[in-house]
Amino acid sequence: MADPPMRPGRGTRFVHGGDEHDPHTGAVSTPIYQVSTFAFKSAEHGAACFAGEEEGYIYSRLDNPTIKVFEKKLAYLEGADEGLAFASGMAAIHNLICHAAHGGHVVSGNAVYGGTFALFEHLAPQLGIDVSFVDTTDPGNIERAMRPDTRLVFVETPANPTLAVTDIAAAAELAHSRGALLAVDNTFSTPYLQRPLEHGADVALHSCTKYIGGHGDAVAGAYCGPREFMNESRDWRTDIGGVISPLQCWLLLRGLKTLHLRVERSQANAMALARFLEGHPKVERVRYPGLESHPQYAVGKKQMQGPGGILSFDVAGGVEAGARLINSVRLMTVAVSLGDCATLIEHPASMTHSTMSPEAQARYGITPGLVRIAAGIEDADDLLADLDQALAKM
Ligand code: LCS
Repeated sequence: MADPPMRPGRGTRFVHGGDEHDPHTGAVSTPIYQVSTFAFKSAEHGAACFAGEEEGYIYSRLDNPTIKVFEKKLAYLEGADEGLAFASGMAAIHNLICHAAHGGHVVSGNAVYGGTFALFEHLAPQLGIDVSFVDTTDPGNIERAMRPDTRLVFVETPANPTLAVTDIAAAAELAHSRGALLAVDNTFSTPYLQRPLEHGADVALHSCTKYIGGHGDAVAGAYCGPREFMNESRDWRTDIGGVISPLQCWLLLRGLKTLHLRVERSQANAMALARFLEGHPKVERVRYPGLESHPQYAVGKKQMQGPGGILSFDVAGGVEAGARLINSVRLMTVAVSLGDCATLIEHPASMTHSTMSPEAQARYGITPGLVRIAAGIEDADDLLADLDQALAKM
C-alpha cells in the first residue's frame, strides 16, 4: 500500500503506515471480518476466483480482509514485499522450514527459543529436514556448518535467552554465497529496532505474541519476505492450515499502533535494570546488548536502533539463588513470554528452555542460575525497587 505523501518517521510508520481505512465502510480501525467463507456472484465468478483469474475472497484459510491488512502492514514495516500471518510463532517457523528446507539442511543458531530448538532437534528430522546448531555470533561457524544441501540459515538475534547477537550482514553473505536463504527471528527487536532485510536477510520472522500484540492477550506469528517466495509460502500455509484468526489479527493491528511507544519504554526500563544489576554484588554476569560489556556490543550498535527490552543475568549461588530471587519479586510477574505491558521474570533452564537437555543447555550458554527479565512499561523506579528488595533477601 502507498506511503503517506511525506516520508514518515519511524514512529509515524507504526501509527499510519501500510494500512488504510476500510475500503468498504471507511471504518478507521480495521473491522474484524469474522467470516469463514465468501459468497461468489455466480458459478463462473467462483471458478475464476479459484483459477486466480479474478480477485476475490474465497475462504478464510486462504485469505481474509482483516488478515490481509495485518500482513500488508507488517511487510511495510519490515520493508518486505509480502507478509504471511500464522496461528503462532511456532506455526510460522514450521511453515518456513517446510517450505524453505524440505528434504534439505538448515544451519541454525544454537541460541534459540526452546520451542524452536525442540522443533528443529526432534521433529524436523522426522520431516526430512536436518538441522545443525552452531554459535552464529562467529560467522565462521556458519560457513563451516554449510553443506551442499543447506537451504536455510536461521538465526535469532538478539537470541532468547542469552541475548547473543549475530551479524546479519555477514550471515546473509555466507548464506547467499552457498545458495541458501537467511531467515532472522526478529521477535526481540521488532521492526522498530531492527529491519533484517535492510542488512541482507531474506526473511524476517516474528512471534507476534510478544511486542506486536503487546498486551499478553494474543498468540500469533508471521514472516515477511520476497514476493515469489512468499507466494509459495502461502500455498504451504493453505495446505498445512496454520492460519491466524481475524480476531487475533485485529489485536495485532491494534498493538502495532503503539509498538514504538511500548518498545521505547520497555527498552529504557531494561537499560535501567541492566545498569543496576551490573553493579550489584549478588549478580555475576548481565547479558544485555545495551551494555558495553556485551560481547557483540559493536555488532548490535551497527544493526539495531536500540538494544531492546529483554535482559538476562546470573545471580551468585546458581539455581537455588535464581529461584529465591524469582520467588521474592512483588511487582514483576513470574511468567514466560515477553513484550507485554507488565514486566515478566522467568527461569529459562526450567521454563522456556526446558526442552533442551542439561548438556545442550550447558553447551549453548543457558546456565542453571540464569534469570530472564522482559521489561514492561511500568515506571523504572518501581522495577528497580522491586529487584532491590528481592536481591536483599538473598
Ligand atoms: N521465536 C521467539 C524468539 C520466541 O521467543 C518465541 C516464543 C517463538 C518464536 C514462538 O512463538 P509462539 O509460538 O509462542 O508465538 N517465546 C516464548 C518465551 O520466551 N516465553 O514463552 C514463549
